[in-house]
Amino acid sequence: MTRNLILILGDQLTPTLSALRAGDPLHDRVLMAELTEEASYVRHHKKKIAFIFSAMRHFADELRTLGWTVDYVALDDPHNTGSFSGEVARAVAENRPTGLILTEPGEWRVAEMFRGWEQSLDVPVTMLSDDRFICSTAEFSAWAQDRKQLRMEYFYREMRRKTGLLMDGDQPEGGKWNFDAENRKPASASLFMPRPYAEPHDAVTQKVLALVVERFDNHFGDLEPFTYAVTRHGAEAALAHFIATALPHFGDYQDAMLEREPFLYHAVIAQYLNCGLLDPLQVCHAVEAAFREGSVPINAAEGFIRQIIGWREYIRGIYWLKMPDYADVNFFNHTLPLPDFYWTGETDMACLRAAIAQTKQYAYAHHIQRLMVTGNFAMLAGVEPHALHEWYLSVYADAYEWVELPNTIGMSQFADGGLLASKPYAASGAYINRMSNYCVGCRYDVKQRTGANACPFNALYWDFLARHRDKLGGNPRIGQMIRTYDKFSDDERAAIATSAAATIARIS
Ligand code: FAD
Ligand code: DLZ
Ligand code: SF4
Repeated sequence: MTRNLILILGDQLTPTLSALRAGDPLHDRVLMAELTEEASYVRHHKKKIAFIFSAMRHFADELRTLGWTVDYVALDDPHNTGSFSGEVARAVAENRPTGLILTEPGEWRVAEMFRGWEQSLDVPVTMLSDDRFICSTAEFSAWAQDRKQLRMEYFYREMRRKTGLLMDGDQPEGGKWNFDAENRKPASASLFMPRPYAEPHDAVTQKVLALVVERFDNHFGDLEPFTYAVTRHGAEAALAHFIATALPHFGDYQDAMLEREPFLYHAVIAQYLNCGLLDPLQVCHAVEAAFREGSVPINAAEGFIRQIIGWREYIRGIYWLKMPDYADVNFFNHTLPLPDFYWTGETDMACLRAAIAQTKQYAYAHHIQRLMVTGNFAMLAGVEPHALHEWYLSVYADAYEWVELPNTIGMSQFADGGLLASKPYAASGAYINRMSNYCVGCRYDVKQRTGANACPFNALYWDFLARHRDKLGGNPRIGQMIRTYDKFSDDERAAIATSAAATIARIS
């Protein structure tokens, strides 16, 4: 008889997961299932589905070698009901376990499903916390309590003290908590750009790719070339490759964007971290070791570690603190439907075309492309935040709601009115021109503010400030820009409104 049934989700591919630690391979059995509902509740990128399914199949094999009995339900199993609730109900009926062990999921929607099972299945449920994160949800709530503003920088310092990463006694290594002043240089196309780690397909991946062609051909994105690692071993090789080839320049060029260089000096490991193939602390210790050996400068090591123990943990804390209402906030009352070109890439704006084309090709865009190109444009144009959230959740291989939603709704759209960011990340074409080479090949002129040939970001930017002056005028940094707008002539302000309206009409 099965003692406990342990459900493992597609983003819980960690042998030391709390649910597995609580079980016993001799008496308990593991359930994993490829599910139509999970692959289709938003229409995930084909590469993302292939990555998750192949990583799940490899992880099931890894568990079997560790002695576990794993019931693995493939997508094309004729008995597969297609949902977590259906598959758990089927397994409970078949195995009659005395208990169900779960590690809390990364998404509110799935947590709601979990909550109903004890009653509907009449089986005791043990729900364990997901301790793959450095800061528990309870610890984050305690930190957030009574703070008027939840600023990442202060949270990050707590995480540095807690982990001891880059600490010199109780002081930050190098005398500063944050070395960003030395980062954020524009990149030149003549720099040598390393390529992310790439793996050939094995037979398991080959089968999954065929399944994705058969079942998800109408989803967004290119399936091939598929070069992601799909095992822990492969993900660790990808991390080592990043540390050796790209990390030394990570800080310098973190915000740069270049046509035909989708990865620059980024790690391209979020998809491994988020499904459990890499452990965040293990990643940070490896980066710190490279710094201590002298192969990586402090601005790169600190900048990188901040992304993981700072931003990643902070974003997760915000998600669980503010859900479920957070998914529907809309501070600016934006209602424009998501423009079609977000799915097709067919636009004459070179920056958006490049960011969307590489998203389609690789299921990847780096942070500044997400924030300052696709996100910035959507906010300036007035796109409905929830529609944009569903786009980001679908198109990136690393996208899970707990991390994608606050980044989109809070950071990129300011739809929470400033809980997460101190000001909207709104920028005209000048920012994109400074940080990229996109404008050189664009049919628009980044220096013109209005008219048929002017960069559309420019009029949209000033029009956005004018439209939302009541909500933004009190913000010291944005208020200053609104005062600049007020100094424009009446004709100039009318031309801005006309140009912005023309862009919105064109993309609607
Ligand atoms: P690098 O640039 O090399 O950074 C290293 C690591 O730091 C990343 O792998 C990631 O784990 C972490 N990190 C960096 N920034 C953030 C951040 N803001 N939030 C959380 N972790 C961070 N990240 C996701 O993991 N999943 C998402 O669904 C996601 N959606 C986003 C949506 C928008 C609108 C924006 C602006 C950002 C989003 N991010 C998301 C954050 C960030 O863009 C990605 O983590 C990063 O681009 C992944 O690529 P990388 O591994 O090369 O990261
Ligand atoms: C994202 C995803 C996809 C595409 N498919 C599956 C699946 O078939 N089976 C599964 O267990 N998990 C999948 N996932 C991940 C889940 O959606 C994920 O566990 C939730 O988003 C909670 O974070
Ligand atoms: Fe983008 Fe404007 Fe530059 Fe064209 S000119 S690439 S639209 S920022």
